[in-house]
Amino acid sequence: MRAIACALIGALTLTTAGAAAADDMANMKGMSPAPAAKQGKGTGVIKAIDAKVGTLTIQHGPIPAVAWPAMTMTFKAKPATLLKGLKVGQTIGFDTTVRGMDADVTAVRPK
Ligand SMILES: [Cu+2]
Repeated sequence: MRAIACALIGALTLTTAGAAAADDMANMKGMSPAPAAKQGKGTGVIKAIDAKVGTLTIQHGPIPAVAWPAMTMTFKAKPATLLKGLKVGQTIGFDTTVRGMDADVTAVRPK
């Protein structure tokens, strides 16, 4: 009898600990802030344009405001109409909004 009681208590303890851990995870999720949006201005050369998905790939110089070194990367055009009239090989100035791993181009200034 005594062994069974111990097993039951053990099971209850485990269940409670499990529930507490789940609560902690929920709290952590609730508390972790969404990645803050950062804004910067860059200059670069358009390497690719995908009008279907609304993206453009830019080989850009450093953008200190978002702590980026020079690189070539793909941005979402917001709005996608920004892509109108742009050409691969064109040098542009652009505004970008970065949120975590997402980067949007919000303005384009052909040079
Ligand atoms: Cu970049």
